[in-house]
Amino acid sequence: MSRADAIALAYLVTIIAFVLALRFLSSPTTAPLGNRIGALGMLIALAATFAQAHLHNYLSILIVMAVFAPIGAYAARAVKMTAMPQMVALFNGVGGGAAALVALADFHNVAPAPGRVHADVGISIMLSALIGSVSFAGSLVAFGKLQELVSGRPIVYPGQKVVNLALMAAQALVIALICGALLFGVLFVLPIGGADMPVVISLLNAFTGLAAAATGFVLHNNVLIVSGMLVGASGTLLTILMGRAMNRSIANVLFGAFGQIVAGPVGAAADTDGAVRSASAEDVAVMLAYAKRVVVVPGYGLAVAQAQHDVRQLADLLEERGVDVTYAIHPVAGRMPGHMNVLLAEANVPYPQLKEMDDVNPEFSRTDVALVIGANDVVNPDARNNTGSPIYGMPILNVDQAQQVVVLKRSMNPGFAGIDNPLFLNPKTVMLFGDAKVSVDKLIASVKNL
Ligand code: TAP
Repeated sequence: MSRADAIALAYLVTIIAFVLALRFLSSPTTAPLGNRIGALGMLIALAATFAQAHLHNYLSILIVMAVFAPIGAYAARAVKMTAMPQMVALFNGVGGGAAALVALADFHNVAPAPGRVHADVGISIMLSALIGSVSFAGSLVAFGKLQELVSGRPIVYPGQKVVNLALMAAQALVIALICGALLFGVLFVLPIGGADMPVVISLLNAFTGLAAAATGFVLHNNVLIVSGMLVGASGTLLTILMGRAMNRSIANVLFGAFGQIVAGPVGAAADTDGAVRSASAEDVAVMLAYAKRVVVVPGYGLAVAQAQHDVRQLADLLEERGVDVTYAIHPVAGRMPGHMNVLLAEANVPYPQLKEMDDVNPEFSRTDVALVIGANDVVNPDARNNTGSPIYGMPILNVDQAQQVVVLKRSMNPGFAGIDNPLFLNPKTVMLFGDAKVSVDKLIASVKNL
């Protein structure tokens, strides 16, 4: 077998590894294996690339890898689960930027002469530079918003939609002006609210995949083409699924400036009497310990408080007393896809106890206590009842149909959508105010004392 054949074979193995990795990543139980297969595929791809006959700059490549690989590894290990979306945004932006830079280098290097390229290669270079630049600039703004370096509120200006649409049209016309792509990346993400950033990052991730695929065409590299397409397709699907879970079109996410207007009528007057009832940990412990069925509803606040291990401990205690405990997982609870699944898996919560929204919703009417821990928007009945609410139409967990609702949060502050929640004023609801971890620890102590 020639060297070229061996490299082609190694790339084929890489492609298969990437496809298998995606397959295994689709379930929390097999996800670690999927990660390992993906990493192995990447290692094989790197080795095959280093074996290329025409590669000369080993030293400079190795120096860059030696400096930045440990930084990447450290960052991935040290990043807090709640900061994961920022991390993904940053890594994705770097990927898009790299694709754009490769395109720039190719523009100077490809035959027949530097700067004079054939049409097919030229189009790939343009696409790669354009999409990569949008993804780079947009991802950095998304990172800035999530890290609160740039305001998370939608930044709007008069005629913003028109400007964005005009910019998009201008991109098609002046495709060669890569600077325009960078500007578009910034202006495209700036008006979008912080809560929508995961959707935007997922879309930009798809862009980066397409940019990488375009680079693959330039370099005649099948691995880049296939893996870029895989990223493009999975990013697009994820974007659509997230939009669907929030009952919002992608156009609404991109151009709707969601969260800009905070005021919204608090609806469903029939379910509320305008009073907030606060309970002690001892009261709540009694409710939980003497219940038959408890459904735990985790949200973003659980991730902030890092209370997952404590919640698991509380659930174990309740189960020892014969209480049936399950977890209701809303598809967009938290700040990134699968956020709650990852958190609870970290605390070794048995996977069969995690129930998806459609499976658990019919069960709330037979539930004694819905224990809402740091969740807000995903349990807001206004999404169901109040046509004037900005989140009207978003499918929610119907916790208000349980016999009793306990909400653990620190204050009456709204969640990420920035809107009030009539669930907190429902006569069935009691609030246990405080940091979720501290409150759950108090509940554990109180249940033990019973
Ligand atoms: P949110 O509606 O954001 O509510 C989280 C609540 O947690 C807040 O009201 C906050 O109230 C409380 N909290 C914060 N820190 C806490 C702590 N240390 N201890 C106890 N409570 C704490 O969360 P959710 O219900 O999970 O909804 C997710 C939101 O993100 C939705 O609007 C969703 O559309 C949006 N979103 C999610 C995704 C994905 S993929 N997950 C993507 C795009 C958008 P206090 O400040 O009073 O404590």
